[in-house]
Amino acid sequence: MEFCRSLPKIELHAHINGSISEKTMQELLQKRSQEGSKDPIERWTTTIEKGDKSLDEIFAMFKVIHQISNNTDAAYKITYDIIHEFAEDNVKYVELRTTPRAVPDTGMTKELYLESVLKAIADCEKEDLDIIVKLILAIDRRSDVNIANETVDLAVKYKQISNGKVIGIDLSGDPSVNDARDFIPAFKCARSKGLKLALHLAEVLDQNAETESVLDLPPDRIGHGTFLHPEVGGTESLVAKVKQHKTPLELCLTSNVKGRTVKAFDNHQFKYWYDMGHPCVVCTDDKGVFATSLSKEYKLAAETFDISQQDLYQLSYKAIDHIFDTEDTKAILRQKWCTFAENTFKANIRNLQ
Ligand code: 6MZ
Repeated sequence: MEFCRSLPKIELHAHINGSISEKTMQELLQKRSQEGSKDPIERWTTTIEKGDKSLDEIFAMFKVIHQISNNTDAAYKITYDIIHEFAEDNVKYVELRTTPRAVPDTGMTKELYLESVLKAIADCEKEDLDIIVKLILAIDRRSDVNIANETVDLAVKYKQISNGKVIGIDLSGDPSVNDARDFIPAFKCARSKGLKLALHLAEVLDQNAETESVLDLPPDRIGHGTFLHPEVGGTESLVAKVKQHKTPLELCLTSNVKGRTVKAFDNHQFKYWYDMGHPCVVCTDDKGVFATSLSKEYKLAAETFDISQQDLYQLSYKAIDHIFDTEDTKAILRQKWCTFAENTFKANIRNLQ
């Protein structure tokens, strides 16, 4: 664990409202009760410390979390705290993702929500945190095409206003709802406007036709991809498309096991793709909901798949190739990793790069 904590890391799949730490949650709940909220929420309804839950139960948890984060102050605090927590965990670059949300009761519009999130990012940037933060806007599968187009417009607008902090579009939300193919025109429009695409695909079984079409885009990265390969109900054709485009996979071990889409850690699709040398990025998904951290995910990967410290370093180093930010940022990050490797492994450095 000590090594995993000290390892510089890249986080590419972190939903803001799923990443709220226990401490932040407690503070938000306390504030709510002080303000006289009549529907007290217990902290355990927002996190799975032990055991597991169905995806249905997990998506019900997000509804509870959204009640707590229903105003701009909360959005600012959550984002600010998450960035500090990732920085403390030695994450040097993070792409947070979030669904623009309006709550008329509190006066929060989608624009005000995004401005609070971006202000938290900008304020953290002024501090000496040693972490680069970018933002991806999420399209919830529950929404319709108009909302998806609106999200793309917001991403384009805030990409400009924030000087490139907003860099991409995500598709997420309850994977059993609606059809991702409906959003393909919105994804194409986003791409034409210079936004990258990080799409949840094959997170549940029996979505081969949908996945097949979306893979033709192709996306810039895939979230989960749990059911792509034939051994678990996917197809050779899906695997071939992912391999052909070398589309990186964002893999979240604890999330998939606690969310019951994968039976046990050693059944995780990480093994299938990692063993064939396909680009894999270890991520947290929802570090608050799943009570994890990126260091814990690296430790889990190392223990489950017997990965040495040097290979773990390689895994984290190669994640730099798959960030959505510029080549300049990649060069800055690679330099940091090289310094870590020089200090940690001393000998055989050349073999590692
Ligand atoms: C799909 C997920 C997810 O956007 O309000 N989200 N979507 N699969 C998952 N695996 C468990 N985990 C989180 O963050 C919360 C939202 O992220 C998506 C869901 O739409 C959830 O409501 P934001 O910041």
